[in-house]
Amino acid sequence: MAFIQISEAMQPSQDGKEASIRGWIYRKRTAGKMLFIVIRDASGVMQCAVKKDAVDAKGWENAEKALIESSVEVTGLVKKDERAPGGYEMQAKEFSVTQFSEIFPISKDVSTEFLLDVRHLWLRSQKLTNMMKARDFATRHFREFFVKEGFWEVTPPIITRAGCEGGSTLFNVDYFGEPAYLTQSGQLYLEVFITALEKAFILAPSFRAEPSRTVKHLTEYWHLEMEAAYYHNDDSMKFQEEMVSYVCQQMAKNHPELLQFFGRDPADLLAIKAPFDRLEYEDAIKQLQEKGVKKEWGDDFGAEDEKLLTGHLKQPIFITGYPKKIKAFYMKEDPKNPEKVLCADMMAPEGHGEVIGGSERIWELDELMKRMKEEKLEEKDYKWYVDLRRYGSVPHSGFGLGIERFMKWILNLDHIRDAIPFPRVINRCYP
Ligand code: NSS
Repeated sequence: MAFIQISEAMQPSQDGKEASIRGWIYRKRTAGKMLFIVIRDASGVMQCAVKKDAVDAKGWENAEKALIESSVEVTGLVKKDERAPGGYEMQAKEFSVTQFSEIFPISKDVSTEFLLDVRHLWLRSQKLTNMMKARDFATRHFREFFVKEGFWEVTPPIITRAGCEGGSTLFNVDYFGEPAYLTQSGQLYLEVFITALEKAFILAPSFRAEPSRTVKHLTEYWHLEMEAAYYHNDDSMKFQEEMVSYVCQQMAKNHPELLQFFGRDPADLLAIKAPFDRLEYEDAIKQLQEKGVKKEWGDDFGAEDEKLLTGHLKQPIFITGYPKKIKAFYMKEDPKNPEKVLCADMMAPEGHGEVIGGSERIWELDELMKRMKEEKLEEKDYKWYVDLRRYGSVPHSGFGLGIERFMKWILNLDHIRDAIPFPRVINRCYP
């Protein structure tokens, strides 16, 4: 008999019919000559009642012997049963074991560090399985939005010579004896792609040798970046708020059960609607000062500041117009104030903080050369990037969104590591 997914076996149309499922033993308890074995597969869990005289001797022996996480196959009659999780139960007729599991090392009271050491086994947990599903749905919805807006998906190199976000967080690569780095952002290459495709986006890993041990920093994260020719910073912000609203709406409408699993009320995300408020950098500094934080013009915001600025909010906000000296070399100067740049960071509500960084780019040759000199960047490493300002340059803008930061917000996770299957942080790159 062909196997069906558990989600399919739990449908009213299956009631009273025979079906075969396969998966892993999730839970098991004995009640006399009955075994209640909950099986999980990618689609859900289902309780199987194995009665001694309803299966053959081998089947009963298998069911008795198989420990949690053994891989098994069960054929039986599907029956509506209010007492079973999900309301349906399978009354087993055949019970076979694909592999008997050894004693599974994960039990109830284990430490967070231990769970990270056995992440390859813990990924089967309902929490991480549901995170991976939610993350996949969210990235599909992001892609839908880009396609709807006429963007091309492109692929940047990961090994590069050009740092994008400053030297301090570059990972070195020994490239056959020549120095190179793991990319911090695909942005500089996206600026190339737009000379061919006008509107382009990337979903690829970025790397930051972040020495910071916080709940929002990974050393390897997935970066969703867009760049568009002729867009000014305001156009880019408008795009960002519409994109984030779209994905929140789609997640709330199409996947409410996944959100609820994480304790996120789908109504919270249904309420996320463009436009988002804009807060000038100076006003953000003022708000922090009023809350007793020692901040001055020119300071950047840390995780604690972002919490103070967004803890009470229900919608994301933009913080705009940062000082030039704390932002990357490629950002365009504000024509109204040469100390500032045309940029905006989107802050997620409820204290989650920055999810997007974006800006208008310097598109004229002289301005770029001047800024690169100020930042002491080696011209030879960026020659190709500078070239773009020699052959038909146009104004353009773009941004980058950290997928894990976004998931942390919408699933209301305490820590960014639970938004990625194998988190890479300062003290861990195993398993
Ligand atoms: O450094 S950013 O603010 N901006 C850039 O990299 C630009 N080059 C993007 C662009 O315009 N194409 O990073 C963008 C986002 C930021 O808002 C976070 O959401 C995320 O990338 N990000 C991170 N996520 C997880 N861990 C770390 N360490 C991290 N750093 C940035």
